[in-house]
Amino acid sequence: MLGCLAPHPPHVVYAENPEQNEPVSEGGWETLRWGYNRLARKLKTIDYDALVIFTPHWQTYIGTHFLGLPEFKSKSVDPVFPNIFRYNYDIKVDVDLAEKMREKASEHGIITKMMRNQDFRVDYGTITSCHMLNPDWDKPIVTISSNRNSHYYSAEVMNEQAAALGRACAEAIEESGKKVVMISSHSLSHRHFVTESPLPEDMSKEHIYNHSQYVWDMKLVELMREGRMRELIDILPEFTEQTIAETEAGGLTWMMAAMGFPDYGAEIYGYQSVIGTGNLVAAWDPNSVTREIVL
Ligand code: 2X7
Ligand code: FE2
Repeated sequence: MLGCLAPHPPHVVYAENPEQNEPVSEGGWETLRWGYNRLARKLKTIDYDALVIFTPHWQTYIGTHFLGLPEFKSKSVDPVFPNIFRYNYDIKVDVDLAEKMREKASEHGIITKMMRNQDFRVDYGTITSCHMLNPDWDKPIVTISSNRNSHYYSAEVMNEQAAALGRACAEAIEESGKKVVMISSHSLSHRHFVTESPLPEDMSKEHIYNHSQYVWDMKLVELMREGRMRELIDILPEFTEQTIAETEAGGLTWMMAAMGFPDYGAEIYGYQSVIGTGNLVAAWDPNSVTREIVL
């Protein structure tokens, strides 16, 4: 199982100008996009059955939900950025794998539900991360919702619950015999601009918003490079609170627990600010033969 940290500002899809997205751009955020493009090329060389993604923008308040129908087809409009993201999607789901994960999670005491509403609109986080990692959309996905543990309880409780979910998903994947790519879909630090520049892709306006948040992001990158993922997850509640990070949803903890907290270095593909938020593209390749020092 290979793991990807795949941030989902819809800006990167807007900047790529794929045929599925209605608004047209002049580009932008190349550091992030070129990193994504490189990781997407690597995934093309790997044999896998499905992408399994945990998304902060499908928020569930009672339990963890899984997409549970073979196909979802509709238009996704970003609620905050309808000017840059109106994306026509047609997504295939590995329902069998999703059901196995739900079952395992339930055995581990987690409240779960399959999403069987054909009119359900898939969130833009799932679409953005999956589009950037696999623009051909030629693999089925499993999407997992984020339960609001950080808000109900605390970042510490979130860390525990997300780790339990990760272990359950790993058991389901192992029993299925499938090879999967895990995706943790989120930015790191998350303080963002309060006004949008007239041209969103005007890169003369894009910059890091807050130095302390940037320093925190770099601390995390250092731990990832050094393969110190257990330590990183231990300090994640503090990071999350100080940088109001999107790690609050639990994605990184979920993925690291599923992967057994890697002690090898992460592949770093790119870091860039999007409306001031800190975005890192990274991957954990358990195969030491194909693992690279990218940046
Ligand atoms: O959801 C997002 C995000 N995480 C970061 C930046 C901009 C927009 O949307
Ligand atoms: Fe987000």
